[in-house]
Amino acid sequence: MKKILDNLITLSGWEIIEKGYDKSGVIISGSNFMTGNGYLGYRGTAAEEGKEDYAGCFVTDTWDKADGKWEELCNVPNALFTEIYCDDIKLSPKKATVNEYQRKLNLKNGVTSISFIMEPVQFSEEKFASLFNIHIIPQKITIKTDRKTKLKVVEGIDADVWNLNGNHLKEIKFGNIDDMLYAESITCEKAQTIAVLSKTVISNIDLSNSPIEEKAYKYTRTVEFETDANQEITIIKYMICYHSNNVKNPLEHCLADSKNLNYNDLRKLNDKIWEENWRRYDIEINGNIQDELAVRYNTYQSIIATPIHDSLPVGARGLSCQAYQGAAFWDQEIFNLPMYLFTNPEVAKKMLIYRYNTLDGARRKAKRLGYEGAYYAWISGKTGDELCPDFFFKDVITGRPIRNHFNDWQIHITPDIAYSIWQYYELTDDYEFLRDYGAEIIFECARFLSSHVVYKPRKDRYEFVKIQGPDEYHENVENNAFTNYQAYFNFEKALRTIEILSDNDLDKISKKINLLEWEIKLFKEIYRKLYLPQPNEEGVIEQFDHYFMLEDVVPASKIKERLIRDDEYYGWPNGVALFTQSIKQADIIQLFFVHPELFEIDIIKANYEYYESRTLHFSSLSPSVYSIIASRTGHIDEAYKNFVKSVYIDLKNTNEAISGGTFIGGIHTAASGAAWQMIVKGFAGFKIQNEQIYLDPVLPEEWKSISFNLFLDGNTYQIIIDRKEMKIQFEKRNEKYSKLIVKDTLYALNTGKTIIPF
Ligand code: IFM
Repeated sequence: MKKILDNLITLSGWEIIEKGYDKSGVIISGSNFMTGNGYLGYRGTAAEEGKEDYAGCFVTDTWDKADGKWEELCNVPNALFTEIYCDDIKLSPKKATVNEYQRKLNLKNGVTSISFIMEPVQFSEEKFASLFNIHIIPQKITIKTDRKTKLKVVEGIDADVWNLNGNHLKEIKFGNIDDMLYAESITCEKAQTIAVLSKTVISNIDLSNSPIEEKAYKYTRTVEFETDANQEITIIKYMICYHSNNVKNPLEHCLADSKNLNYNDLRKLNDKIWEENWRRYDIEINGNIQDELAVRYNTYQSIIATPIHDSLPVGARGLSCQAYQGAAFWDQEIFNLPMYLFTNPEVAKKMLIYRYNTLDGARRKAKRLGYEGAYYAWISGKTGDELCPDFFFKDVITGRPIRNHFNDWQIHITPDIAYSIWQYYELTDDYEFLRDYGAEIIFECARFLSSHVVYKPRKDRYEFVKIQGPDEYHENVENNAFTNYQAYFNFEKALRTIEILSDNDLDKISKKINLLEWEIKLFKEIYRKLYLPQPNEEGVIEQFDHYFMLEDVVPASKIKERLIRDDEYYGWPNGVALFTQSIKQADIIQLFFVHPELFEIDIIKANYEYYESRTLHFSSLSPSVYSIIASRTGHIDEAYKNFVKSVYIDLKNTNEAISGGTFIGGIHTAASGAAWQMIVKGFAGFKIQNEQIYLDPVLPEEWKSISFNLFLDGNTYQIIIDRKEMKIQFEKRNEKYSKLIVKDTLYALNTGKTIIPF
């Protein structure tokens, strides 16, 4: 598989372009050039490509277990399938002259396109997942031949799709109505109906007499005609998809949407919505257009992964493939939610309501494992029941499956969700949200933690044992500092919520979840006596009990020399990292990322310096966290280095697609969300504390300026930072966020523009 996609970056700041077809890179380029809208994700493959090219259209809310093992999203039948033969020779990018092949993704409007020349034909196709109607993907193919030719178009639906864990579609029923082809399939486990419809218009050609056939899970129509030299033929196809988790009769909905479709109109509407998106989320970087493009690319991936039409999870690989089961991890709250929180809080709220809707699943998990309250799933789909299989990775040397304990020991997911609830509430003052959703989550999370924590009488303190922190290579640890602090925060906010809620509201919620007086007392007791690991004499906090006693391998990457095979799993129960201080990803540093206010900067710096050389960054979540903390601790070069590592993860394909025998490729959606945070929280030094805006900018050497928008309390703040000054502009005055602190100096913000020289 090709490692780095050459020629991928263009200088327009808005497009990624790949020149020259490379078969070995299709698994990556399919993800990189994908189009999507939060409901579905369609990989950036050509219309004629199939499962061997990793073509795929993954649709949210279609979780299904094909082989009784892993639940994952369905790859639905491909209703954009089109093969074109010119004088009986099939057109294919694979056969195109290398120089004449180009694949492009326009981030401005989510249009992904492919063009190539295969004598005598010039071929181009473009498609986009509509943001106007999320069930439709319009596709336009244009062909021009420089001589008279015989063309044959075989187009329709390809239901023989790529799956990671077995075939999800059974009972596929093909049919046609009014010249449109459709496939209705029933999923294996849950018997959901998925309908796709293919509507086609080929220039002025009447399709009604073209033969239709069903063969090898494909349902296609063959249209044959002649073209003159230089005549342009246009094939417009619309793929429409519905499933029975959304609507009662999916096919009827497809048919209803197929009326009055117009490619150009849909394109215009789509462009407009993208324009609005970019007005809200775009970050400009003046001075390095590649970095600007890379940040945009990540923001684009973040947007198309987020199901804003509903309260559904943001998958750890978005909708780019089935890896990580199309489901949410803590990535959703800690990495993806903050961009929305500060630019479009309504979306953040929807993401949190998803956690409310899945409380019962979290309660079931807690109960199953012998706890109380809500223990959120490590991998969470529609219901919130745990989707993470017991055996995730494999010992590639013995071939035996590894019992990873992500699903029962990585408890920090629960307080991480409570933390995000609080972040949203604190920023928006949305009391109704706290009353209707947030409080119940915070209480149930605290309840879970109170049923997990262990009281050590001799030390007269509470501790967490048999847990796993963010660093997944060290399982079964005690008092992972990140987890303990997050739990502490959870108890604190549970107690604070009790103070904030009106008596009546508290009474109602307490009755609903049977929250008793003694439990509240217990929360208080644990809050007072929870063990919070403190910095040692050098200012460094031990990641978990006895971590400092493990073999110290510096730099962490030296443990690679101990591998027997490159694809070995490094962690539990026998990996090369286990008995060393080499950690997979940010852990203590993750603590400063979520709680920048907890420690003095010297402590944060000491920890950054200690843990940086011991971190392998083998999770896509890690470099961004280090980048932000490096910005804050004066390590600007390292902040930039880790920024680069993070924003180019997918563009340059730097992370392994397969680890411990498991496919974990696709778009790294947490890194996508982190791009925004690295600029805004890292380089611009933005935070909110006590209703005051803090900015403390440090720009990497080659950047001249950055600009972005924040949406706080109904008001858009436009911020431009260069080396000499900072400009802040907004329309209406807010009581709440009317003070700005820049490098310890307080400024009052007034309507219009405020300029702060450095
Ligand atoms: O949530 C992460 C985890 O922290 C590291 N492994 C991959 C998961 C999904 O991104």
